[in-house]
Amino acid sequence: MSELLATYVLTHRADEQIDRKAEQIALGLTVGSWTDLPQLKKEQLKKHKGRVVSVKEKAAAVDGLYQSEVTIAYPEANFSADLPAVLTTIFGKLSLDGKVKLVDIAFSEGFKRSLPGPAFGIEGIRKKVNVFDRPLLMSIFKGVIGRDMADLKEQLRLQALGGVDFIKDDEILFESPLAPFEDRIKEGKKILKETYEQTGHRTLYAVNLTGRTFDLKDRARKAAELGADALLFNVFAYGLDVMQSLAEDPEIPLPIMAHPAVSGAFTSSPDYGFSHSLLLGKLNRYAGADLSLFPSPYGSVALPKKDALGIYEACVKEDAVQKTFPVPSAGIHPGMVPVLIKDFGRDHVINAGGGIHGHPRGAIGGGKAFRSIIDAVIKEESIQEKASSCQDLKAALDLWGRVAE
Ligand code: 1AE
Repeated sequence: MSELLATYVLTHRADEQIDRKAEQIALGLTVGSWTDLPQLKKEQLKKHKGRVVSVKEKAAAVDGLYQSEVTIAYPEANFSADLPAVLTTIFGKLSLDGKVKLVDIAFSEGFKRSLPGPAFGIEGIRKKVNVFDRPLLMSIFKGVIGRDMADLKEQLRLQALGGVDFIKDDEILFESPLAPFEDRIKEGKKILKETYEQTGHRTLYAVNLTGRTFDLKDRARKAAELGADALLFNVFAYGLDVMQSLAEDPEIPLPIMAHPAVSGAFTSSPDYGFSHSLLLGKLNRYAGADLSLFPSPYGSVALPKKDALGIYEACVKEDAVQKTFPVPSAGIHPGMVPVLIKDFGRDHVINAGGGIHGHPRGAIGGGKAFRSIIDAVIKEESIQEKASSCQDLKAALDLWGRVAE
């Protein structure tokens, strides 16, 4: 009988009996009561009963409280093969029942076949941009609300001329008569074709897929028809299963960039919600995110380093599904590149908005500064020497400085 293992951290008083609590969870989320059931009923329900796998008790937390790690096995016979059913079973009512944090889920190999994962993954994305030997570079449209197509086109052009591999919409750019979704795709393609002809470097554009849930598929299919390169998607405003449906649709053959907007409400508490690595790493990956954005440990909106590295690990560790490109983000500037590469290696995407547009020479200078320092770090060259031969890098380091490795 196949089972799914869910691991929780419970925060509790010293005198609470966590063994008992674990049994209550295992029964409460599966067959309900057990000891009071007649023998026949027990036989019938046996294959649906949850099982306590382990209880590791009492590491001291804060304010005289303790934390215990509890793993429960749930029979897969209890739920259908979709994430909403899984999450409702293992963390439905339980998420409302005191200080319980869901930190990991281990799916059986069989169940994983219903979670197809990224359609492109790291390998497929690298092929699309034709870059295999360094972290990718992405820039973000900024200050675009209330701007028209002419403004957006100019911003797109400048970002691309700096040599970035991807440009993504800002996640707060929704449908607007000034810059409609379809126009952004069509006009964007023209601009990026021109910049490619000018520089020989190909830049892809991820358009923000927004609107009502039941309209998303039609909009995404239209985007594909118009030749869009990729979709940005605010997955936690909609739900993981919505992203999975988009990723699985053969008429939407586009990479999906999962934005972390709203996820902090589910992950930030040490006592409640999901672990960062589970939500932004493992579940994003199984639900089909080709790229997962999350706050880096160093920027303006920062995560504790162990959480950022946990997301990274969950995105790239060997598994039945393809790897998701990790994208540590928020407040990234060129002086952070050495530490980003030290911590996240070559297989990640360096993503910056202010760190591109805020460059003293504008977005072109910002892109060039990033490309220059990425090359120096990958080739193990002296950054100081690189900056003396690249004015854009020098200007960036003078402005933002370097983050110590
Ligand atoms: C965590 C997501 C980062 C993001 O979407 C964004 O817009 C960052 O902007 P900057 O780089 O902080 O200006």
